[in-house]
Amino acid sequence: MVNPLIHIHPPVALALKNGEPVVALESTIVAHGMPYPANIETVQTLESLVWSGGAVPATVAVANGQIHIGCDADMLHALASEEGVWKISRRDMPLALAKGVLGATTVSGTLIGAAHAGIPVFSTGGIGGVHRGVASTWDISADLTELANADVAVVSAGAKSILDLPKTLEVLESLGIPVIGYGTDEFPAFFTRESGLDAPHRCNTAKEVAAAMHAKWTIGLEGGILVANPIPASAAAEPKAIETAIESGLLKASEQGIQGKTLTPFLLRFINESTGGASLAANRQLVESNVRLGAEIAVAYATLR
Ligand code: PSU
Ligand code: MN
Repeated sequence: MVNPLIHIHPPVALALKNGEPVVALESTIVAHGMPYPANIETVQTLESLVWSGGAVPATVAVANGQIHIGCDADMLHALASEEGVWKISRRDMPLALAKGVLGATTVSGTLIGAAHAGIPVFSTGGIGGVHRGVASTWDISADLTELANADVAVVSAGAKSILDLPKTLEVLESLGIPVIGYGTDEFPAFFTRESGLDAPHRCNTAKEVAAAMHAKWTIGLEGGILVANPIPASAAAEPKAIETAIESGLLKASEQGIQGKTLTPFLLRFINESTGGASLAANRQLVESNVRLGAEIAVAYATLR
């Protein structure tokens, strides 16, 4: 499967050819989700965690008219530090490729790359979903529809409570996306282990998750799976402080007319600043935990295939 618009980084290509485990990582978290230099430190740590988990990391991004499946050190650095890096979801992908810009892929953009390359596992922090205020804004992340298309299991810490979590779970159900609480009966809310909402399903081991992936795709049910892995208890944030920060962030965003693709990055920055960096520290720990689990799932799935 050679597509001229896809560039597979050599170590990733080798692993895929040999049927060895690979874990995809997104780049929007680097370019738009965290400040410099925490972002570059984080992605370097994530890549080394994948390696030490027995898999090969493939950070997905767009540059020079190609989707890159795996980035070299220079490209990671450019994504983390340059101004004007595009934020690419499905609707932006054609233009980003045609114009040859440097772009970071969201969960939806990363899923497109991972699915093309045949990478069945992707670890991130949090997915996009149905935004609070959806009745007036109609803001529903393209992450949800892409999860319905791409044969990839996404490991996330649930979804951030900048979103409307009950509505997000409803849309996931409508789209037929299995949502698995990892070691929990509750759907986790990113910074906190609890949301008060039931996770539709539960698995306690990577092997059980791999078995669900195998069953889904063997029976021809296309599309992804969401693995909701709660933030490690030692890193979890104080829910009240986070909720206060989210509410003032949402208010500020609506006062300033911030909407569309700039809303999520705005809220992430606002919450980080108003919690004095506490949310960033928690964010780093939860994404590290998701990457460790992603590597375990990729290893378990590789033995089933
Ligand atoms: N949620 C987070 N951190 C993030 C994102 C979401 O807690 O970094 C990023 C991801 O790349 C996700 C994107 O795919 O934001 C969703 O953007 P939007 O809400 O504009 O669809
Ligand atoms: Mn949106």
